[in-house]
Amino acid sequence: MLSSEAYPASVKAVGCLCFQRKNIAFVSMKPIFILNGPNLNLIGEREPEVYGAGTLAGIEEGLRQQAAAAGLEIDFRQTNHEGVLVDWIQEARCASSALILNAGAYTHTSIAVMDALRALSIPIAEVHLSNIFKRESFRHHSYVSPAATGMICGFGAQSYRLALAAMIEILESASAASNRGLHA
Ligand code: CA2
Repeated sequence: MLSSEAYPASVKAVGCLCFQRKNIAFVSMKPIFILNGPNLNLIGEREPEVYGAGTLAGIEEGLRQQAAAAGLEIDFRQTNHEGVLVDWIQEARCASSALILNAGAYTHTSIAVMDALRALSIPIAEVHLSNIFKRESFRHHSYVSPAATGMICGFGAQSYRLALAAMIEILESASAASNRGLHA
C-alpha cells in the first residue's frame, strides 16, 4: 500500500485508494449517506395526499437497488432527534462520499443542522417529497439550501431517485478525473 501522499488530492476527496498494482488502481467508494429527519417514518401511513402512499422503507429499497446498479452502497437512516441528525451529518464527513438529506421540519428551523453541513466537503443534495414552496410560508425558508450543492423537491419519492442519480453522476465524474490523474 502506498502512502496517501502519493495520490492526487482529488482521489482522497472521492474515496480511499485501497490497492494499487502497476497502473491499475482500485478505488473503493464510501457509501452515500441518505439521512431523514423527523416524522418521515410516518409517510405512507398518514397524509398520503401530501407525501404520497409509499413508505420510507419502500423508498430505501428502491434507492439501494439504484445505487447497486451503479456499483455503490447507501447508508439510509431516519431519526426524530435533532442532535442525532447533527451527529450523523458529522459522521458523514469521514464515512461517506456524498450526502442526500431530507431534514424534515428541521430544514426550516435548525441552525445546528446548517452548521454541521457547513463542515462537510462532499456533495450534498437537499430533498423534499413535497414542493415546500407551494405550502405554508414557514416552509419556504431552508437552513439546508445554503450548504447544499443542489435541492430537489415536489416529486414525491422520485425526489430521492433524482437526487441519487445526480450524486452518482458527480461521484463518477470525480472518480474518472482521479483515474485520469493517476494514469497521466
Ligand atoms: O416534503 C418533505 O419531504 C418535508 O421535508 C417533509 C416534512 C416537512 O416538515 C417539510 O416541511 C417537508 C414532514 C415529514 C413527514 O411528516 C408527516 C407528518 C404527518 C404525517 C405524515 C408525515
